[in-house]
Amino acid sequence: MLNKQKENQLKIQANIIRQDIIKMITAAGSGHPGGSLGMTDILTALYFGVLKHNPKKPLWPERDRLILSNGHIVPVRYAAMARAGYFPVQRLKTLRKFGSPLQGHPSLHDFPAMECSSGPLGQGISVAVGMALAAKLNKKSYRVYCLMGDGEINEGQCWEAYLLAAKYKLNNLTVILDRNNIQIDGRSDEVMPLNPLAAKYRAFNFKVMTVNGHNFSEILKALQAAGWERSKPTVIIARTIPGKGVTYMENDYQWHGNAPKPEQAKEALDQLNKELLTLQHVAKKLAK
Ligand SMILES: Cc1ncc(C[n+]2csc(CCOP(=O)(O)OP(=O)(O)O)c2C)c(N)n1
Repeated sequence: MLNKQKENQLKIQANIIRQDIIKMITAAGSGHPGGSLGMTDILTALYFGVLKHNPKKPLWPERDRLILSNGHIVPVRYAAMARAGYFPVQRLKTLRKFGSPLQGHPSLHDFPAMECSSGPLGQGISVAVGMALAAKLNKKSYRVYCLMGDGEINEGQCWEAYLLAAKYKLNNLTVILDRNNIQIDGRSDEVMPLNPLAAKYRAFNFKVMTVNGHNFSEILKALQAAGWERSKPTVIIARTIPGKGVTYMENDYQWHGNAPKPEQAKEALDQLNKELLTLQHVAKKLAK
């Protein structure tokens, strides 16, 4: 399904988005690099391989809906959208600036293509369930994707929304859970144990798939399989590495919500650029 050339293109795209994230958050002096870098491959797969969308018509009525319930990782969504053609890449520099559409958390008022404002954990999934139910009632064929964090699901509201999703057999809803094992102030399972997580979702009548959140082939297969489900909502538990791509940030919860200093950003960009050169070299070989 995914040939080597396409996979390498996605890796290149993800690398560029990771570089954008580092630059944006460093320029803003605040933001959330850990989850943003960890979910980059998922957002890349969605925007460059899966979503039914039109960057030139962001509010096209038939578009798939993407709700970022873990709204704090929005830098990755802004970067993916800019690279997909929604707005000029230079605008990424305005992250968190007064008057910019690119607020620190998604703001529908400032940027309607966000689908819903989010940031208060647990609320986005409730909106996503409502949108999926509305699609069914209106006999619309678009899918609703909802991204969530593993710390986020400590919120009881999430589980109330899941109950409703199963009750109405919302097979048009795909939840993608960022299972990165960190949250704001520690390891997720020390703050609040979640395991056995897949069994919990199964008990809530979800179709459950677990993937390596950095393997495009696994991600794309699972997203496609979600589309075949006829009677249940789907959750894809994506095992990810927070801070992925920047060694000193990886798996360290201190990078949940801290901006790198300029010299740290340089180190991060040097590492990502090295990886980019290798990927470009592979691209040339594959093109022969
Ligand atoms: C209702 C609510 N409570 C607290 C917060 C503050 N907060 C923002 S992110 C976060 C941790 C979320 O953890 P997780 O979903 O695992 O995100 P990750 O660290 O993986 O990015 C918290 C507690 C919030 N945004 N909303």
